[in-house]
Amino acid sequence: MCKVTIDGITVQAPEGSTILDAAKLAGVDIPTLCFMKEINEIGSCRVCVVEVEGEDALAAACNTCVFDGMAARTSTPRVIAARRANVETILATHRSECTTCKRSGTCALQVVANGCNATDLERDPDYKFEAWDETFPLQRDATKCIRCMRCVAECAKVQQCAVWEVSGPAAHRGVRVAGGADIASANCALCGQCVTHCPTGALTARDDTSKVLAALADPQVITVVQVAPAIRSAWGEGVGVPREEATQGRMVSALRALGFDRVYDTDFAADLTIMEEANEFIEWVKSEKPRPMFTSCCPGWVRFAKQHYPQFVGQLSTSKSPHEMLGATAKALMSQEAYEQGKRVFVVSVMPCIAKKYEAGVPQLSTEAGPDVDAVLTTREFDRMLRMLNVNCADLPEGDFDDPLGLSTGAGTLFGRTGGVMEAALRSAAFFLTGEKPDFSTCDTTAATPERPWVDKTLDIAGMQLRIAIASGLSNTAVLLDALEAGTASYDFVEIMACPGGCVGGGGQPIAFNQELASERAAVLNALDGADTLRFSHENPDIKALYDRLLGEPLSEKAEELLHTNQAE
Ligand code: HC0
Ligand code: SF4
Repeated sequence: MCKVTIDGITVQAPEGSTILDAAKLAGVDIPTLCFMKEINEIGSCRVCVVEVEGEDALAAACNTCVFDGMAARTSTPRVIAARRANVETILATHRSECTTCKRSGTCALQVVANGCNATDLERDPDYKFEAWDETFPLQRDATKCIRCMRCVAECAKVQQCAVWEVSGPAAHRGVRVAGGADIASANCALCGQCVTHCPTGALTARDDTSKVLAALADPQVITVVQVAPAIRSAWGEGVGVPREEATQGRMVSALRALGFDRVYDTDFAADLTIMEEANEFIEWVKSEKPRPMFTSCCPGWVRFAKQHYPQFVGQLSTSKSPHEMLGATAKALMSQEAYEQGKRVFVVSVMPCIAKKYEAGVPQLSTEAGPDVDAVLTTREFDRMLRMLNVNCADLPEGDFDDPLGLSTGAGTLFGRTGGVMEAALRSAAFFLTGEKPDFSTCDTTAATPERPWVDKTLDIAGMQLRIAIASGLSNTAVLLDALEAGTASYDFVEIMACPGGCVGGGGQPIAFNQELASERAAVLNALDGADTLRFSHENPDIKALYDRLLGEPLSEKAEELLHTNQAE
């Protein structure tokens, strides 16, 4: 232990702690920009500088280790002047357009610049504009990049993709797509983790709000909105409603306040996915097909598999992801009504995800009624629309989803967190195999977390030993896939979600600087499941009604036509 004094407060800090760690123990807040614990500790922005007693040079608190007897000051006149000068240097090449920037209000640079009263700006007018494909779901504005390298570190170390690289000589250091490639041809999974870890507006998602507003204003269009499981755990964050008040019912009312004609629930379609995928899995385990079968509902994972592990692509489930299933089903059910009214159906998915914007445009994910989904909004875009339309979210009444695609079970809700798809599938697969409902603890997957490379268990169901595994985050995924490839691990069914923690930690979720909220949001979904009177997808009465009315039975010809696709194509 080291005895360390920060601003006169003495603490005992473990050997190897940084000044930033010690300050945290002392309850002293030191601003940071580029720092991400254990991921990006390069001390490049110099915003966290402090004065160490007996040392001439100021030290970066994020990567300077403490020693026994150290005394540091975090806000002396010299520190404040240096911090301010460092921020002004960053601002000199940053195209500040805070009134219109997507990150206004959640920008860490804005907070730090305000906090040190940065005003003495010598602007460099030669902003480094960069050509960018504006149709791509991931957008970059190089003039707002502050060269903190957080995206480079997050993408390489947490997500294994290494899409970004440091470029140029030290004096003109920048970030670019690796090898100077075009983003569309880079191996980007579109998980959006670089966006949620960017401190400014340099990295954003393509904005599709105008397209949705145009559909809402068009009298020839019937607008259908569906909302992903993970949205109900986070939508309040961007409109200032505390988590406990940002209920599912208020979320429904908020969507209605935006003017959508039908408000449906992707959770319903998650139950539908389970009906198809659990039956697909049962057929799989009874066959000689190679193991394991992989879930395929996360398009970030599907892209990653195609780019880095093509040998496993043929083992992806053919079941479409829930929001695609809901879009295809809604269009099939509503086609007659729309025809009679001389209108067309426009399906909008509100998702915690950037890759879903890509998925909606995949040609195979359409039927003769057109694309399953016409537009995807992130949680941040949903919140932005609520602010635009001045919806008073805190005062909204509790609303109910519309029939017939609105009723869901707790199993469907669990899809939004790591392990949830597996747990929901096992609950129903065990029932289909044995005719009895399994104990919830048999299928429990709450041990899966963003931090663990993967979790696994073996279930004894109907005399079969079923080996399952779950991973989230693409570096974790790579460890698991390498073990499968090497033969050191072997499973029957594997769930992969690209974002750490699953969709609750998705790249389209509200951004809170340096806070990883996936576990907190997952707890909301676990509580909704626990409180639900329906907890098995196959017990959803509206799912049964949909099979009676339209689909026949799981894996039927009609189900194959609307609800399945071949990802290997
Ligand atoms: Fe997800 Fe989904 S659970 S991928 O994370 O499967 O985006 O929340 O909507 O489609 O249901 C995202 C979240 C979904 C889909 C569902 C799946
Ligand atoms: Fe999208 Fe969820 Fe996959 Fe992340 S984990 S890429 S949010 S589907």
